[in-house]
Amino acid sequence: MRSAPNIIVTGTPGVGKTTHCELLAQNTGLRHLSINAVVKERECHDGWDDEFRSWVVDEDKLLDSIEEEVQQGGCIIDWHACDLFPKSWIDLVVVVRCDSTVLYDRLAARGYSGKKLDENMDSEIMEVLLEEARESYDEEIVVELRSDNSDDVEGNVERIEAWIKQWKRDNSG
Ligand code: DAT
Repeated sequence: MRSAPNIIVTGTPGVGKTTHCELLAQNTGLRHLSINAVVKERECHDGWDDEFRSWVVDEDKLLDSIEEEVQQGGCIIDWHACDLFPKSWIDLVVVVRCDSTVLYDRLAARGYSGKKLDENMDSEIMEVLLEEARESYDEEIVVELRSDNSDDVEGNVERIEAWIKQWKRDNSG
């Protein structure tokens, strides 16, 4: 039994996953597990994709690499996909969403262009991550939260903190 819950924070690149995870980790003491960083630092990939300027993730290696840490509980998993993590590991899935005009500006500011920019915009508009979360996990553990401005981040983090407190009450000895 985990003494603290594991939470996935997912969504299209640029919606604000890292912003949420960092504040949540700071306020709760849960660990921010940036899958981007894990893939790079622990070399859980099959090389670099030049077209998409991103690592080609080796999912088996990634899961092996984080399994022990996640089994202990208290992880905030930050990644733009969610269907690879076993259901039994996960207590809450937060899908961060963002207005498409706002997202376009954030991605352009990050230097995204061409196919990479278009595909991420399509993904947000088509609700790809929300669909993936709903297909991969029980409906009642999937929540969709909006992240257009900084008030949204504070409100969302407060909501997740309240959820964590309740989870701990429900799951204590
Ligand atoms: P992600 O981890 O989903 O790729 P991020 O947290 O790195 O996204 O955020 C991308 C950029 O947008 C970054 O400069 C911070 C900014 N940002 C994210 N969420 C925001 C919000 N709700 N209000 C204002 N800026 C936000």
